[in-house]
Amino acid sequence: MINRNPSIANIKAGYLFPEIARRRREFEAAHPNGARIISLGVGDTTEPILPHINAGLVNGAKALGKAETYSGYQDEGLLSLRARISEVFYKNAFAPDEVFISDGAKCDIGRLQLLFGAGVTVAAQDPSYPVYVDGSALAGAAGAWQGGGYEGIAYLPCVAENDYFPDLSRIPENALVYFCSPNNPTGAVASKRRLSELIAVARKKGCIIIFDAAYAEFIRDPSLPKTIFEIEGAETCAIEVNSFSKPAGFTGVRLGWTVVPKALKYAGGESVNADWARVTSTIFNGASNIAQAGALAALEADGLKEIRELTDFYLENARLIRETLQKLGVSSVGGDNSPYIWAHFPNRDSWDVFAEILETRRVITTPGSGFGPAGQSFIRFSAFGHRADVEEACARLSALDVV
Ligand code: PL4
Repeated sequence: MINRNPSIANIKAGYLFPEIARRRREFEAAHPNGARIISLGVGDTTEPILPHINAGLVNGAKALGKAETYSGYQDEGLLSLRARISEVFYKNAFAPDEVFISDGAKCDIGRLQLLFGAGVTVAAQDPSYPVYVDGSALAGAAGAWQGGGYEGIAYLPCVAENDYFPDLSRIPENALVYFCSPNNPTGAVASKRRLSELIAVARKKGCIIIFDAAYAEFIRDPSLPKTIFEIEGAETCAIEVNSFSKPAGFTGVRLGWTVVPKALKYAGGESVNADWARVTSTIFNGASNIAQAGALAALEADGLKEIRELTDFYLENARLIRETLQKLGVSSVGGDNSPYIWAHFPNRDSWDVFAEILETRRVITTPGSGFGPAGQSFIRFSAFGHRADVEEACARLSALDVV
């Protein structure tokens, strides 16, 4: 028989979010008559897609039903959408063929590693979205799971002591660096000065940064950068992934984009952009045309207003959660320019706190240790939820016995 890909044996036994779902099911089965469980766990949108954007999706579907507007494969995406993304988010700094439409940020985070192969050294913020390190392990770019983290990955701790921004001297030479701002899970947003330092280090050490800006539309402080390309020189050392999932409610619609600047070159001078076009055209057949019609509507003036309205809604949820934690005396960060609140339970195991909140408050959260070793003793609260549920969860959490 054919052998199993050895990289699969390397990855952590269970992916974080299905593991949380499994523990929830187990708890529900053991407590069938208890109060309803409320989730502040997975970062999944809950509110309906707003009317202008929704009409874009509906019109996209209708267009497929008429001979004169029918469309088939769009490969790297509708040119009009690629151009509009460049205009709205990057002040037209990129040509449409530097913007690649995807079926979501996560999917491209996984595919991008094909550009660098199994031999690349990976560095990632710790804690971070688990896909960066699990995906690296799958791609063969990490060794075995060691309990707290993967062998061979340079973890860059982001903790209270460094204001959730890593010590850049820990970045290895010629590394692929995953960086997320606003950060999942800490909610921290890197300032322009700090991102400038990151770019300077990446250029000096020959690194490429994969910058995940999936939560950029939650930034309210105008001094904070919404894209790595606000930083001079980033186009020579960074790729940016982004998504309509959270700002437009497209987690189930599936649409994102990746910017691969033409100025970005490998050590040998080859074009990363040309390779990405080759990779995506080979193993990806483009995002849904209906989703792209929705995205075009989202980027019209009325759609952008709806994005603001929807992100404001979730930020108000975040404020309620932050306020509750503050009254409880639990120290937390995030939630002001991001939909995640990162709460500290000193000297406690994250999974124990998760279980305690589930058992005593019937609220699902996400254990911080699931995001990396530096997440131990933290709990992530997600602000994605119906308002009534978030209010109810806050009322329940107010009676939490914090030890
Ligand atoms: C659960 C930093 C959530 N099943 O929807 P996409 O693919 O455009 O974007 C996914 C994504 C990309 N980048 C960051 C993210 O935080 C996310 C989504 N993360 C979370 O709770 O951390 C949803 C997780 C989903 C998943 O595995 O992505």
